[in-house]
Amino acid sequence: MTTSLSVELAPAGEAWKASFLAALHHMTAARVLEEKLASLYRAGGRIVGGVYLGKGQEAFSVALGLQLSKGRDIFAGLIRDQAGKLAFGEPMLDATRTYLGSALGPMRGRDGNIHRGRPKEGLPAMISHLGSMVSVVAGMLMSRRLQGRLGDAVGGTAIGDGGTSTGAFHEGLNLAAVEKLPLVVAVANNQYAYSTPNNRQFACANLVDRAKGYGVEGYEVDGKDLLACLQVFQHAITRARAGHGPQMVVGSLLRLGGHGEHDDASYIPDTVKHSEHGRDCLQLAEECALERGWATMTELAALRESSQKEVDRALAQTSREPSPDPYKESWRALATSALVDEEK
Ligand SMILES: Cc1ncc(C[n+]2csc(CCOP(=O)(O)OP(=O)(O)O)c2C)c(N)n1
Repeated sequence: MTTSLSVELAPAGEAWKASFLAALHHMTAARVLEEKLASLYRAGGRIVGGVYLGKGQEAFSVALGLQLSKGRDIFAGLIRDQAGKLAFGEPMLDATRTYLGSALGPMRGRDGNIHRGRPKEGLPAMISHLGSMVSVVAGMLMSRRLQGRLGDAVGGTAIGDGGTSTGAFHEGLNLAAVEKLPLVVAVANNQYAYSTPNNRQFACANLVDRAKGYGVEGYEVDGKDLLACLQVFQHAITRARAGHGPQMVVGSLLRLGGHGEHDDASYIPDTVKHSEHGRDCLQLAEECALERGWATMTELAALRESSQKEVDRALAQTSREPSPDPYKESWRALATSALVDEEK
């Protein structure tokens, strides 16, 4: 169920079918891709650095990424936003090339797997310091405004429950609110900031209550319910585009795994894992598609199979590509435009 501070959303009807199925496609592709990356990591040798999954958060992530448009808007995902990135239009090869260290990847094979980006296309490279991306997107929107080329663009970014406790989050959101920037902040409340539970992370009754303190419009949604997520983000994006300033959407869900693949999440009690929060959003989306007659079992199986093929193709291509030459000091990805241009 969706509850919100400022709007009651109507039940989603047939009009949502196309978006729902497109979202389901990206959720499935992200899940299959990430499962494969996790198994390569466990096998050892091929993936250097951590592997971070968005399992359980795909519905929330995809709903924002899908409804922003590449070329006009900005989508700044975090480590659990593989689904949203694919939906926004990041090629799957960007992920496989970065994880497998291909020199042809957007970060030239020099990245720790998740800090990739295509800033010119509205996909800023992720910064690991929690909260920073709020400031980055606010800054991008401000700079476009000052240059007179903001138009009706919206900047979307993601953050976790833990990230909302940082100074960067406060400063970024406060500035965005004062400047009435068209920013949509997706707060994935997966109940834990690494191993820190919500009751040790914030003292307000609901995380969304923080929105009021910043003077931004806030919404709460079941982050496992794809239709509800699509609806609430559509509403928030429309409000931001129409000049109502920053929007904060808090999705409740559970990370279905560890912080990264190195973490077994043993600190999450079984009672929480088996609670309503712990239900798998992908499975719920498939059940919803079947119930509404939007897909058959055969079509869902075909979707999994085509995602598997897409992942296999991306990995096969990446595995034939060169690694960066460690003897060549070409340490640059998006560092400066001069260096990037020099490589062309
Ligand atoms: C400013 C800052 N402090 C600490 C860290 C170390 N750190 C990395 S992830 C993490 C927990 C993040 O929790 P949350 O924001 O809830 O996101 P989740 O991992 O649960 O998706 C921490 C403390 C960091 N990256 N940045």
